[in-house]
Amino acid sequence: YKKPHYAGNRTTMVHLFEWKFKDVARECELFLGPAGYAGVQVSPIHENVVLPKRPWYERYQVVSYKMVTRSGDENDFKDMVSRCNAVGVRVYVDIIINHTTRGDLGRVTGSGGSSADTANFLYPAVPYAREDFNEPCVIKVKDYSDPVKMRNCKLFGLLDLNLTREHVREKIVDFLNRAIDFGVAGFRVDAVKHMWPEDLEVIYSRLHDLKSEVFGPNKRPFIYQEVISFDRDEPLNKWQYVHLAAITEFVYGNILGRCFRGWESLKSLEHWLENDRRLLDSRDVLVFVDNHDNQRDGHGKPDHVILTHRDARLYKMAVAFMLAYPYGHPRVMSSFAFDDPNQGPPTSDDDSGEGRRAILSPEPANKRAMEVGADINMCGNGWVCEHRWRQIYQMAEFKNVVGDSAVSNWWSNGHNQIAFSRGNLGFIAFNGEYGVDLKEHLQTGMAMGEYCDIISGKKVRGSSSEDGDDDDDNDDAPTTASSNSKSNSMSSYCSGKRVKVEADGTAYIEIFKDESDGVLAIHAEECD
Ligand code: ARE
Ligand code: CA
Repeated sequence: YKKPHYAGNRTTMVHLFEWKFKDVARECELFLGPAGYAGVQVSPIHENVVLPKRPWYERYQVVSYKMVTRSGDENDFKDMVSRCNAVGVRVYVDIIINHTTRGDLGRVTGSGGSSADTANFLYPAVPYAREDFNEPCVIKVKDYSDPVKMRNCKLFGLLDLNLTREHVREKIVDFLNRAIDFGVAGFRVDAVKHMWPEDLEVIYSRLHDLKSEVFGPNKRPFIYQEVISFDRDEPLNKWQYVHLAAITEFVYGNILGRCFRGWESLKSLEHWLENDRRLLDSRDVLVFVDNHDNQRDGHGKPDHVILTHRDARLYKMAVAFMLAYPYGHPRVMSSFAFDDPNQGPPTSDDDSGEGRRAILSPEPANKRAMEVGADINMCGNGWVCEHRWRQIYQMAEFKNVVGDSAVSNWWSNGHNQIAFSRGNLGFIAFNGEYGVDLKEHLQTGMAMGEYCDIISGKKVRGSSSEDGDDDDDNDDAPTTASSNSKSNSMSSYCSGKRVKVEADGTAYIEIFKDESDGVLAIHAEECD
């Protein structure tokens, strides 16, 4: 359950939080696939309660396992999964199997039109009834160290399913197997701390193998379990679940937040990740700089340590580190902007039916115009689309290119300037000092040549007459728009910084204090 089953050399998934499945499908084809992203985590797919003002968190309250939400219906979901798979992007579904809805909501209607009588524990569209739930009790903050209450009482007042019951197990397993048979590659399991490991083990063991037409025979789903856990001393912790499947490693985003905010030095990252005993093994974890909870006050945001898109400059540096340093399976967050931490996605306040879409620009005349590298800001309408930021998607490609090569040539100035190589395939440098330039001759470990920095720009390929390999569309992509490149007859050039690696592997690296990005990265496929 710990293998994500990514296609080819791909390595990085994106959480398209609250995106509509039609948009996700299109994003797989037009951006995620071409950019080399490996997967997408989508918001919950089961029917949820419809709450006043449509907060994002209504999707964490289950009414039935019908696949109807504001992201789309079962057909939209199925179509999205096959279209994403077709372009090498795997789909992971966020699943809520610990609970249904809050119990004091009375009679409610779900996003698929089903009704439920929450006061009487009745969810006829599943169906669930009183006996399918644990005895009502509420988890109070002081109970966070009580394993029995944590597992059997109500988290946030949400009715707690009795996962020892055969009927409940069957309903959940059937639901998950339907998703597997559509072609998903795995699941993010919500609120794992609130379920007994033995029950989860039974549920996981009953899941179908992944669809063999896509994944080959006998492949188990990738399962990553949400366990917010920082220490072995906690009575409930990730070590109690890591034998079952992967874990969402919350310590990691904390460390990156502390270091890139300057609370700790970047230099300390050299040994921190190897030595911090709070961190699980690399092969056991999914890592992220922020997630949909800890980017919001009141939903688990810990003391302002976590970096988000709001701290854009530092955020890009932290994400670049995550994608450059080999640890865990990285997940890039893709958010919508908000003022109120409860507010739903931009789509939810629109009555037209269509909602506000993530992608602003009109359908391009041809796919090439929308290909990666066409640095157009195509997201808007309140969608942040961090995954489309050049500094982020080009680092996902960096990770694909460097593969498993080891970290070497670690350098630091003793404080907040650091650099390291990934074998002879990639090199990255960070200037985390305030008010100090980085200007150094550093060992990059790379072969001699001229490389384009993928943070400040990219390598811009020449016109079709020169590279005419993949070019059956017309050639008005924005990547070739610069006129001076053509006049000096270069076949390609760097739109950002250029790094010249000498025969001995050293290069002169500059990151000035006032540059818009505090990081520079080169890899073997962006060499002239
Ligand atoms: C909402 C309202 C509540 C209301 C409830 C019922 O906010 O006030 O009582 O509805 O009406 C999400 C939202 C919740 C929301 C819920 C249901 O974040 O606010 O409740 O949906 O709609 C703990 C859990 C962990 C959980 C975090 C948030 O252990 O599993 O809290 N994270 C997942 C999801 C959330 C989701 C749920 C679980 C529920 O990612 O998005 O809630 O499905 C310490 C502890 C952790 C604790 C953490 C944060 O670190 O060790 O155990 O995590 O603090 O509190
Ligand atoms: Ca429970």
